[in-house]
Amino acid sequence: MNKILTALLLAAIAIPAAHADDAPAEVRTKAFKKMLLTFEPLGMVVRERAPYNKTQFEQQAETLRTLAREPFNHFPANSISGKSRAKPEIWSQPAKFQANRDALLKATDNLAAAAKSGDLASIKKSYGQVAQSCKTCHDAFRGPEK
Ligand code: ASC
Repeated sequence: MNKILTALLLAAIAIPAAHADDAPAEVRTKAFKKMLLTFEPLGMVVRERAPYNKTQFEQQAETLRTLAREPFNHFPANSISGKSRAKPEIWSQPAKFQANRDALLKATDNLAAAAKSGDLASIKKSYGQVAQSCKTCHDAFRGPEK
């Protein structure tokens, strides 16, 4: 099996297994950070600070699509603890929170599709939609650093 496939498989397996016993706030924070580590290199390409390599960009966009789904499995009721910046509105406005999540997931789908097409204008547009969906949700549902 090639290295990239192996890495993708390991990443997929590692998410649920590694932190199964941690508090949900910690698990989702780690999952968001992991997602950001994939999002940032895409941003470098979009801002033309790193070279565009279609195959690599496509793989990273696909990884982002997968990673973006993970944190939302870890928002059980009232799971605010420690350094969690989650606001109570996540649970008091569940429909709005879910709409924000769905917007992110759709935007990552669009970005993966654009990456497949190799059309840089669509890539930039859907990258912007992902970034905007991060911000919209943070503005509504993420409190200040603790
Ligand atoms: C990032 C990051 C976010 C989003 C958001 C985009 O790189 O950490 O929260 O992008 O700022 O507007």
